[in-house]
Amino acid sequence: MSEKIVFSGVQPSGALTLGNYLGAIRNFVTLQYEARCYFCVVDLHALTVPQEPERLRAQTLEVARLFIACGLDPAVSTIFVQSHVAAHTQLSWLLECITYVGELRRMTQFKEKARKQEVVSTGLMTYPDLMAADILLYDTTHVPVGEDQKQHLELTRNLAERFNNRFGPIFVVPEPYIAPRQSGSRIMSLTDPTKKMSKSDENPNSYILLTDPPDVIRKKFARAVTDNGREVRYDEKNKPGVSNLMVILSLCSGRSLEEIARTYNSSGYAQFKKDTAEAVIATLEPIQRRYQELVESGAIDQVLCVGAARARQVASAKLAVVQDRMGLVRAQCNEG
Ligand code: ATP
Ligand code: LTN
Repeated sequence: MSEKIVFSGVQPSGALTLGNYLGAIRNFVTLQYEARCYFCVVDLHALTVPQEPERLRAQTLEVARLFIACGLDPAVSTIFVQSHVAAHTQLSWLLECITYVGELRRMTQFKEKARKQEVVSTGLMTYPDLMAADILLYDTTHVPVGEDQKQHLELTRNLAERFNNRFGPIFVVPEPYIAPRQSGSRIMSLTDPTKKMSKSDENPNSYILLTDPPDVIRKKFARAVTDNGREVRYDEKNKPGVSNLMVILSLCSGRSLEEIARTYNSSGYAQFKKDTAEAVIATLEPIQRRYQELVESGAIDQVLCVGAARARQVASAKLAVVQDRMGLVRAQCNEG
């Protein structure tokens, strides 16, 4: 069997949320011992909507540190920043040239994000091509993401197949790796449980940040939207708020949804919310401790340097093959 290769990216568009952790990063940690893994802070993707330069720089380093604080091991996984490997933007352009405008316009994330912007950048529209480039450069076989990224992955697969049909079998067609909802692939907003928890939400009570202090976490859960009933039972459709809290409590405590329903059923929501907050605090405590150590040690620069060098080697070799197949002339310089 051929080697399992994993690639995933996280935008430094804000501090990471519990949704990012439970839906994506937690799974990266397990996967790194089963596959060759690349984990990328996709700063160029964050630029598709306006960013304040100094904040973007700080958040990029923050996400990289949080990767490690959450358990990614730079000795095992390749951890790097997207803009440090030029092949990503180079391949993105080549893929844009085989992508149809209609395909990009159809993307739900594009439509949702475009609606929120006064003016829409071209980058927001070609975002999925850059994501496809990220993935295809590394012969990725599996892409662990939250449910919201399913459509982008389908486009990536279509582009890989289209390229292979036109130019020969160059790209591996990657498989999405999306856990079931009950395993955290779509953690919902605490203030509107019909929307996903998102770090770019304007209401900070809607999300839990991995760096939120215990008291803030307690307050946010105490205010979390549930419903008028008293029953703690898993029912995404009729009880989205309660179901979301059940998933969070289950993933942070190791208790099953059935056991949670049995324990809190008919007791009202107050104790259930309190226990959920405490389970989240306990899960985040070691992450926050390691994060602080990383800030103090300043070790992140070296990790990212080594990661980029490793990634560059693989990515530039793949890019050269693609350029060649598409008919670009290789630069042949005889110096002297
Ligand atoms: P933004 O809110 O700024 O659009 P985001 O958090 O949705 O950002 P990323 O930071 O790039 O986007 O997401 C990183 C990973 O976290 C992706 O795999 C994404 O699917 C996953 N993810 C994001 N939000 C959630 C969520 N609420 N539940 C589960 N997984 C999520
Ligand atoms: N679009 C993704 C982030 C992302 C990504 C990737 C995920 C960029 N490149 C490659 C997996 C593989 C998002 O979560 N918003």
